[in-house]
Amino acid sequence: MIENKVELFLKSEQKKKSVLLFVLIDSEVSKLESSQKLAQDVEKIGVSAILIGGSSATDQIEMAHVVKGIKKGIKIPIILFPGNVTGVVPDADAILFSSLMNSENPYFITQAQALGAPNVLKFGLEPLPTAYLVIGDGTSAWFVGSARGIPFEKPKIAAAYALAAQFLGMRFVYLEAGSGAKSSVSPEMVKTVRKVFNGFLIVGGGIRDIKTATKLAKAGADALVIGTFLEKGGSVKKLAEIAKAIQRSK
Ligand code: 1GP
Repeated sequence: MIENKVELFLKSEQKKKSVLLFVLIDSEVSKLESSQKLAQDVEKIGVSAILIGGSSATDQIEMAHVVKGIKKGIKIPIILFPGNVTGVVPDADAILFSSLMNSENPYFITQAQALGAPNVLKFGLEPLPTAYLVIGDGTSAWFVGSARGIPFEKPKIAAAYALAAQFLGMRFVYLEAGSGAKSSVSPEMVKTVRKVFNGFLIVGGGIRDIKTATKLAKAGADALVIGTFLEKGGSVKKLAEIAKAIQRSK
């Protein structure tokens, strides 16, 4: 039986920090050495977990190598963020076991999950049951996942999906604007989802400044995910300012 270690860790982090920051590392964009250093640096400034994966990270061997390499140097959990069955690799602590609920292709709703589940068990990964909702269009997550993107200005639709996720027993919802998105999910959408969803609410895509991050945290996000900002050379110092600002925002 796999324990709920990571989920409990996130809850204890929430008690201390109220809103958490996760850093996304794309194993195909960043070299192992720089990823190891980045993971250690962001752990020091209070990032609560490292996500590894993404919709375009499909090299399972490379990902396994990166996860193993990063794991040695940090104490915070590594949570896999798979875009497909190739995102299931050993040595991580947990996995966002996600259903892309608004995909038009049933493969991304239940089939990839069925194909990936035996390896999740085999590798002893803690599955975090997650409704992955793609907002807007034109991003890799939207294209690769055949998503019918929920319009940015339709928060009630996102809330309806989040409520459905809750009724289906999912304890995590991830509102995804897409990696490198021009704009993040709106605070209004986060607020509307927060009103109905009692679980752990993750928001990511296009977050790169304190103002946006603070608004999303205030609106009710439990954790924000930042990836592209660091990939494009954003400083850990600025990330630390974002981490502090969101902790103070509630
Ligand atoms: C993407 O939500 C994550 O899946 C992070 O988005 O790369 O835009 O920070 P960014």
